[in-house]
Amino acid sequence: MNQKLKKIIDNFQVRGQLISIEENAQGNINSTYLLSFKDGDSTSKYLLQKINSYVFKEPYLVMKNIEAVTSHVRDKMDNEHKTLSFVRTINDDLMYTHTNSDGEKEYYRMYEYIDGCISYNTFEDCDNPENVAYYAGKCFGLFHKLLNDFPANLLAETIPDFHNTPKRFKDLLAAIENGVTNRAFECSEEIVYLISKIKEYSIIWNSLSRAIPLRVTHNDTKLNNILMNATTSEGVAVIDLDTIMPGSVLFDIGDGIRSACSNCFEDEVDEDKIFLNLELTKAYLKGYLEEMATYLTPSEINLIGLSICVLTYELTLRFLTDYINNDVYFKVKYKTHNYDRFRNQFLLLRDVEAKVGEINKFVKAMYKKLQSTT
Ligand code: GN1
Ligand code: MG
Repeated sequence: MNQKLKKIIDNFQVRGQLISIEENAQGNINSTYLLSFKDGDSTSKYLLQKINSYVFKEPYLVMKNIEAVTSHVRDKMDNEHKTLSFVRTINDDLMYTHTNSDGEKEYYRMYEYIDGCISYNTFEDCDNPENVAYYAGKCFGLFHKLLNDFPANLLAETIPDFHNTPKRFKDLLAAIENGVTNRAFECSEEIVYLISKIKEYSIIWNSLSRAIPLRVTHNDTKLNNILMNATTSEGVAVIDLDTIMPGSVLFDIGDGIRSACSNCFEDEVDEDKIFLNLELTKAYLKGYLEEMATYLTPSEINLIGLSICVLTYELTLRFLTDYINNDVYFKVKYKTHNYDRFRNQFLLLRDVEAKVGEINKFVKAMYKKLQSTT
């Protein structure tokens, strides 16, 4: 057993005897471990996470945001839904700070494990993808609804400019200019295309706090950030709350559909598999709008189709920037991993662009239908 982690775990208020530590390698940012404890005749499970302090410069503010938001939604939830709960340290803190042998600070936190749920990376292994997409949309819709009365400006902006599309674009240009690697040459055709779209895709960011209201948003609505009921696929809990910040619901809708309805892994290289599935997109939007339609403004409704382009565009920029910068942000498993992710999102973007018209038509019809029934 990993002795370093064992010592860290000793600093949390857990009962029983630690029997196993299993690494969960899914996330691109933090390191996550599933812990099992024997407590009398039963086994209790927890999640230990080391917060990536390169990405989250102020981990304590991240924790405070999560604590505020989870307390708010917990009070409103029925028995079918759950939210993340922290296990505090023996000093009653939200996280434990460890100084490693290089004198660097490492930040750890622990969550109660939510058992008996399933999460999906893609729909490949599921029997009824449309049902899962519907409940994924509904789950994030409910999340926004529960937080609709939480003042967004009470939350810290833990990663400034996270969905600032113009800033993400400038970061790409800076990476190309600084030339840490000469990897930009391999991608020149795509870069020319990305440059041609920046004006159009800055609309959401540039309208924020004006036509687009600032709300509490999750900002990382990947499909696998929902824990679902394994039998019905209903959403049980929204997880990975690190990027909860003031933002636009369009960030969450666009990112959610980009992730859930593309139906392949973000590093899939088989070009035939990379496209936006319209049926899944409609199912997702139906679920989302059933919860949120009455709260959205006309400008938000009008920009839903575009938001899928914007969020796919933004991730294309981010993967490419990190590839050119020699992989400093996203964890990579092989040398061209960020390149594969970038190409994947680029191809997805081109496909989403061709489908925006139909998506907007669907949104308008669904919005009208929901308004006439409420
Ligand atoms: C990161 O850690 P993970 O996998 O939930 C990233 C998201 C990206 C996503 C792409 C804090 O999320 O913004 O959309 O990778 N999170 C952060 O897979 O940068
Ligand atoms: Mg995350």
